[in-house]
Amino acid sequence: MKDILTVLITGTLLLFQVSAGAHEPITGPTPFGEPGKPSQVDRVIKVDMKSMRFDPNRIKVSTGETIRFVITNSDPIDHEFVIGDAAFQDLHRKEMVQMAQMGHVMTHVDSNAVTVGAGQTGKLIWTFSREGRFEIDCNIEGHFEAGMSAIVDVGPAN
Ligand SMILES: [Cu+2]
Repeated sequence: MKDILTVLITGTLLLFQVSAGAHEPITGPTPFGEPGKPSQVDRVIKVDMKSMRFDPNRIKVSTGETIRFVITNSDPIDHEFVIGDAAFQDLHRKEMVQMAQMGHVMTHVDSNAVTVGAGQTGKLIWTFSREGRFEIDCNIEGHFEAGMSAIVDVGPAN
């Protein structure tokens, strides 16, 4: 069991380093799903970013569902919308803090992450190919801590 965990964590670490370091998008399966194709969208879910919150902040999908998220940022500041498991989000938050301390503003056009500017609308298509509880977080420094986190429960396939 411990070995499986190590492999999973190491895999996530590598995935993160590749995606953050080289700015290469995630193109294949991850522990929390995979990039979705427009032709496979099953459902559209609208998410509002407002007052440092995601609305809704609880989303239920079925394993295998491909969701097109339409994300509106109603706040006067930028936010990001990042799909991941807890380990991925934690690593990403640390990276964001490091980048901010170096004076960099990190923006995303990755397959599992999009930065949405103040008053803007973004979109992202993701296939939830694995059952489990995942998170949508905004990892801009201080935002997650202020409550910018939503839970995605991926239940059994329909
Ligand atoms: Cu935010």
